Amino acid sequence: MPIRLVAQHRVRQVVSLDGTWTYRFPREGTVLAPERRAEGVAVDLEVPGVWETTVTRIAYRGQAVACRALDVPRGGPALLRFAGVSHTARVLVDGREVGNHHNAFTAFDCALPQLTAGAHELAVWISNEHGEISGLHIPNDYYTYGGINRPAELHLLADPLHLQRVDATPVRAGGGWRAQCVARLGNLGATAASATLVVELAGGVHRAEVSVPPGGAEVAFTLDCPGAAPWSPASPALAPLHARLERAGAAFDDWNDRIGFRTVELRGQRILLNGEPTFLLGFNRHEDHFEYGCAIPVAAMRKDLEILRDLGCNAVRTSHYPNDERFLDLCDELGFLVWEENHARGQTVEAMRHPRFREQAYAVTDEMVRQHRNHAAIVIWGVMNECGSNHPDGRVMYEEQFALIKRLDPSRPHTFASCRHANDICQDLPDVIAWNLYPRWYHPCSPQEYLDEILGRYGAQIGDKPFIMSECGAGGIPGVRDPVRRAKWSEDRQADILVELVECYAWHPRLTGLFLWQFCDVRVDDSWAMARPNAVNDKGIVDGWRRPKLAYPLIRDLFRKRLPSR
Ligand code: ADA
Repeated sequence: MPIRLVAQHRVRQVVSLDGTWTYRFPREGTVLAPERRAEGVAVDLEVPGVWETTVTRIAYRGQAVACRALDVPRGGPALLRFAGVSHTARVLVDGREVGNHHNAFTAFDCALPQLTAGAHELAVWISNEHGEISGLHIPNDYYTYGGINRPAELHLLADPLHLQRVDATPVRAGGGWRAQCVARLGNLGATAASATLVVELAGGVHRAEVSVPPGGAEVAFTLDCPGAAPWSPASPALAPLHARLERAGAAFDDWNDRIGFRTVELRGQRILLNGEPTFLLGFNRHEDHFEYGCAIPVAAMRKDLEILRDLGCNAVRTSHYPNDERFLDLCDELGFLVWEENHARGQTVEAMRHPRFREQAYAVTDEMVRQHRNHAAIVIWGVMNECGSNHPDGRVMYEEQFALIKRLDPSRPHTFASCRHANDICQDLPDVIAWNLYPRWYHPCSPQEYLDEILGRYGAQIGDKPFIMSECGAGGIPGVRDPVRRAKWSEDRQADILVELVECYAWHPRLTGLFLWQFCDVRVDDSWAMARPNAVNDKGIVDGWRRPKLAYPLIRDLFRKRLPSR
């Protein structure tokens, strides 16, 4: 299965590394150095996949080494590309380390300037451990799985000079469209290399000679796009972007993507899509499934989006980390509006002082924006859900990540979901205000009273910015019923609370978006098991197998009333 649903390469030779790998686990304990992998217990497992789907490693937290043969049909420069390894990886070819990465939810490449033809061994040392290794993957209200959770590929390059990607930001120009583009070129050689760069998009063509020093270079240009049609949830038109490198008129490398022409702007309290005020209505979704863990196959992703569409949603929040790019491809195709978020959930300032948190959370934001910025569906970047925005040390980290986002992508607004209200000292930083509130569930008052009280007390802090209810919800254990609709965790009580929340917040004049918590039930970390019935956060409108709960048709009716055109 390719890493993307877009055919990214027609000229470059790409070999999928998906399929059966042999994982080696320590015979005892949780430690296995890559050089001692042969001593480990062998378990075959599919890539993409996580070891918690096996019978023997259903709750294993530790190290493993995933191995497979690498048959290289022709020698030369190459890249190994991993769309996600959960959560820390060291990649070895024939026992030599060629790259490493932290964090399950962003992609990374390992450059191989001189890969010889023939048989090699590929080994990936993987850890899903908690503790010093990760400031982001901590015991949490969702589960950190272990394994190569997203697809992997071997790219055989024809030349050390190659295309890394082309970013295209749509801009309105008079009655038509332009794209501000940046081509990113890599050079794995020891000397400068030159070629002709050709980029085609929606009737616009850019052709230029490029000379690229060892390492790489960026080339910025603007394209007029006379053939561009606007992208919107009602009509999600995507234009192919073709980029290639040529010498003597023959292409030796390429990179392809799809661009949706649309604008996102803020005016006063509203978010404008293509100049029109838009209400974002949808769910928070964890990338989690009782059958697959976080390694969800495309068919199941598509089903999730079908369910969200059936529920009348136009939006989804990728709580609390960047999503599989194939999910984002589907959102582009199906016209969903996405709040994509970096990886961090609920870390107080003490947790943010973990020696690696700052650098790791910054890196996820950096990788998320760089890797996903061509997706038309993404309309807001979010960072660090419910972290230490009540403390000056936390504020420094919000400031630096927001500055990074503006530097990498000034075309989209940014936000973070706060639960600090009275004590929040960061509400002046994001473009869009977002609060997580749980009236009826964690706070014994009505949705209206709770929001009015908070707005009355702290409304001045948020000024006139757009304001989204980023989370609210209630738990419901599948099958638990209560004829008098009182019992906490009954499906009946959940349905009543959700209806009350939506009736208030989906029509509240101060709000410009509502994301219910949450789309599906998710497995939680063992340390949360005593706080969550069945060790599951059960606030889903569907369970972990996607079976609808009692609230489903009621919320569908309300959502469809709120957004009849969806
Ligand atoms: C928070 C948090 C979510 C989830 C939720 C809940 O708002 O952002 O990740 O834990 O609470 O279910 O309590």
